[in-house]
Amino acid sequence: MSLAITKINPAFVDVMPQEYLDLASDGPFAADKSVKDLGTFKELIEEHPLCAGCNLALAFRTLISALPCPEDTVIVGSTGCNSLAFPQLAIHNVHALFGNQNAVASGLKRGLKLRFPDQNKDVVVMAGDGATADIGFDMTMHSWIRGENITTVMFDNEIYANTGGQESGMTPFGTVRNMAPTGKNFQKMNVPEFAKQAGCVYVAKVSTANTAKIGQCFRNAVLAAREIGPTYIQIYTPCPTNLKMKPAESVALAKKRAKEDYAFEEYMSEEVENLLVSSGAIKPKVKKEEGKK
Ligand SMILES: Cc1ncc(C[n+]2csc(CCOP(=O)(O)OP(=O)(O)O)c2C)c(N)n1
Ligand SMILES: [Mg+2]
Repeated sequence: MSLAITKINPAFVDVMPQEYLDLASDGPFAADKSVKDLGTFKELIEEHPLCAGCNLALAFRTLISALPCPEDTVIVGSTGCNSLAFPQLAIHNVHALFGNQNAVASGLKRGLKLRFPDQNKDVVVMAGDGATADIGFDMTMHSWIRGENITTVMFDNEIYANTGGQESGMTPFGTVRNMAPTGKNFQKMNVPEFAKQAGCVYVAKVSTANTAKIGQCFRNAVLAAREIGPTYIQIYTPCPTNLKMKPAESVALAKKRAKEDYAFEEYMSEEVENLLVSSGAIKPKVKKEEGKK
């Protein structure tokens, strides 16, 4: 992969917008920036129309800053709160119909493999819980079962936030929402487990309580999808607006849930572990027996 395509032709430097000049001189197109550097460089997304304190926006910003090769990535979004941020994003992105995102991403990835056989082109789906686990669930599952080389990220705010607060498959049992006043009658869907069963080679459950972790897992997921098979990241992103909370309270909620039912979980196949260790992305895991010696 090369940053050559982002370099500005010297003859055009004087007519390029300042925004692009900054990306190329002090942004992700200039050097490998990461989550820990946030706030010190020109970002690929710097403004968005999401609510104050939106945890989805925080996760989105974190993910974008952690992309291993933004210049060679296409992000596929879906209808929902996240889709409002996409027009502000300075890399290739596609807005799929609500629920269609994994089908669109599958076709796109296959097309890119044919068109650019010697280059890596990463395709990443980013969508809400309703889009991923409810209305698009068949598209999500079948892209995994087919073994598509794409990463799927779910922003799990446990609600249809954009349409005023209906319950989703990801809403926990018994929860009352603005438009689900009697409390949910069914259990929260265990999508990480479905993902493993359907053939995802890397699966992580994270939350906005730990943004550095989101960045690490996401990079692992994109690299594993590129080389091996489908990968899935599920991020808890509580919505202060629908939960009628102050922004700071929603971050506190993310931290509380991270200690309870939204603790960090990560699964990777042996093949992925070998890939990530050999590429230096993770350290080799010390097996229990070896550790005791
Ligand atoms: C085919 C289709 N069905 C329903 C809708 C209406 N709709 C728009 S956003 C949305 C909810 C999105 O929920 P989620 O995917 O969880 O994203 P969030 O808004 O919570 O980020 C719905 C039902 C639509 N736009 N298209
Ligand atoms: Mg949602």
